[in-house]
Amino acid sequence: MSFVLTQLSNDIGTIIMNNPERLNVLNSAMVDDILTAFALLESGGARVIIIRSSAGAKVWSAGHDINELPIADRDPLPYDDPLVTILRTIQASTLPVIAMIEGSVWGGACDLALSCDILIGSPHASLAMTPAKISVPYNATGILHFIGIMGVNIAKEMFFSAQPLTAERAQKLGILNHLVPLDELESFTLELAGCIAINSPLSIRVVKEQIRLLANAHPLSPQTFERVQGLRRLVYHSDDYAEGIRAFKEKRPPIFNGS
Ligand code: LCV
Repeated sequence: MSFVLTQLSNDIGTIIMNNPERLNVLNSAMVDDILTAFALLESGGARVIIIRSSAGAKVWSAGHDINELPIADRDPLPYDDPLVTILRTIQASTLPVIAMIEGSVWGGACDLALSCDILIGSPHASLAMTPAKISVPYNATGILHFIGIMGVNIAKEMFFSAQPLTAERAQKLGILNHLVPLDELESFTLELAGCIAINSPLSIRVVKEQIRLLANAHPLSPQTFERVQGLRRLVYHSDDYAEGIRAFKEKRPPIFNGS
């Protein structure tokens, strides 16, 4: 049974995350299904892809499946992690991808939404970046991704507070491209997708890759990268990291001691 529904109509592909019981957590099964849907739509002639939750979802996605995080002493977000893989796939896709957001977005699912090229939300949408809630050391590409989209100050507030950013504030900050009433969200998104689908796919493919290459052109010395990775090891080798995951599973507030 697939955790996503896939549709293709008028050159517009839609991937509906359809595991509301588990709040569309991005576990390996969900990610596999999204990747399969992506490949199907790309080969099926889609000109643009919309990623969304099922209608009425209170949670667009609860992010990485915390049950799939390593308990300790292993990088929780390695290059081949399912969530990290889907982020790269969306960013490198030759097709423009639209995140249609109804409901709250948590943790790595924020990175998933921000990996899309255009974000359209309804007033109840929100974005919360939660590594500090469970003492996870986010990875360098992800952090650069947030800085590039929202700037250092907003990225710091999101990572430090783990508090949801409202749709209204996200739109004012340019994180959401459009904020539309819930009853217009689907029609508005399809209309914009339709405008894209009739334009030159080659030109769009090239400009998407140009923007990706230029936006990611951060010369990072080996020393800087090693320093970043060393800082991350401090966290995922820490008692706090194990405590963050244990507390979530035991449904209690974590008690962090900073080591
Ligand atoms: C597994 C879950 C999850 C979940 N995993 O419903 O960005 S990073 O670095 O942090 C990265 C590692 C990452 O993405 O980590 C995950 C970040 N996600 C979060 O911190 C969101 C955690 N979830 C919540 O805060 C709440 O579940 C929300 C506010 C999303 C929904 O609250 P609500 O009261 O509506 P419950 O909390 O009761 O959740 C329903 C079921 O889904 C599970 C949760 O454990 C519960 O399971 P049971 O029914 O077995 O009790 N669940 C929710 N999120 N990310 N499982």
